[in-house]
Amino acid sequence: MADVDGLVTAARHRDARAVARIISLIEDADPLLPEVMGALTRGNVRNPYVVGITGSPGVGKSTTTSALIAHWRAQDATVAVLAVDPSSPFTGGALLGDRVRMQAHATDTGVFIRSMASRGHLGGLAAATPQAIRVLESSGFDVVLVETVGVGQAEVDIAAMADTTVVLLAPGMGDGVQAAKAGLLEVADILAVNKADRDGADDAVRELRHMVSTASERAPGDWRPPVVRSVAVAEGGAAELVEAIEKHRAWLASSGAASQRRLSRAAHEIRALATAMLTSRLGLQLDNPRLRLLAAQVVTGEIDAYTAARTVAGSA
Ligand SMILES: Nc1nc2c(ncn2[C@@H]2O[C@H](COP(=O)(O)OP(=O)(O)O)[C@@H](O)[C@H]2O)c(=O)[nH]1
Ligand SMILES: [Mg+2]
Repeated sequence: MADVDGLVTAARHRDARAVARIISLIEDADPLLPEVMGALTRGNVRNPYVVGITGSPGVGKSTTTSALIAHWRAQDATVAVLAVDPSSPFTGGALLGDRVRMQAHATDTGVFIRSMASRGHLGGLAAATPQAIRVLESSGFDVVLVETVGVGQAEVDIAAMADTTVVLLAPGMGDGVQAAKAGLLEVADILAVNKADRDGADDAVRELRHMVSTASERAPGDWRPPVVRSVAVAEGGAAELVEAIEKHRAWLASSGAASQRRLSRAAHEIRALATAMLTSRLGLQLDNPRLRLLAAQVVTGEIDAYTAARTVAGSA
């Protein structure tokens, strides 16, 4: 690509096509990526507010995202949305649904919406997501919203990447016990019981509040994750959630946690990239013939997995 400079300059001015193009480079693990990312990010420090919205499929993440976009647009903040869905990277089905839900914002130039798959990317979405967030940061959006499925089982550790992590639950969807099992209580800065227009919302809220209060010791001054109700489909139905988010944002700024989270985000970003590079260098892709040969030897009991791992890691 002769025109890395042109692409990067356009992206730095929030040009939607340029931003989308660079995210495609990430998805495809394009060889030009290091050069493009370097040119885009070096000397270009911006500090957008990054919000992660996570929860099971169908819980209302995209609907909530749409409500949050409306909130920030009303304050004239520009918003980028990254929808990461490891369960359907190829079909585009989820993307279509999300597009419909976010259609209200489709013609607004202050809003950028993009779904992400990891087609060729070495480290999969774990490595691609932090880079995509970095692109959206560097492009000058005021707020970056990342919608992702699950936490515990998903390959994308959104809590490590977001300033504020919102965990969405819905009445009757397994509620607190499931959330606790999936490790959601620990990563949540805010818990929201969405679809609170349905039966069982009060029970879910009560149960979650109890679980949060007994989950872990918190020092004075620590953030206590609130449990809020939300009806994302209704006009103004996400007001309680919006208020909780703004409170957390203010707490991040006043406590100094915001700069801690930026550091932690960069550390995770570097680690994900380095892990992908090492995986590649060591030939540890799962279809690598050498790795498969060692796997066969482990299966037949010829060698043990530690020995096999030391062999590929070069320390045997
Ligand atoms: N009754 C009700 N339905 C909702 C609410 N929020 C979302 N939905 C519906 O739940 C379905 C899934 O929502 P969606 O935002 O796509 O969920 P996602 O898969 O988590 O992104 C859609 O049909 C929404 O209209 C709510 O607060 N109340
Ligand atoms: Mg969705």
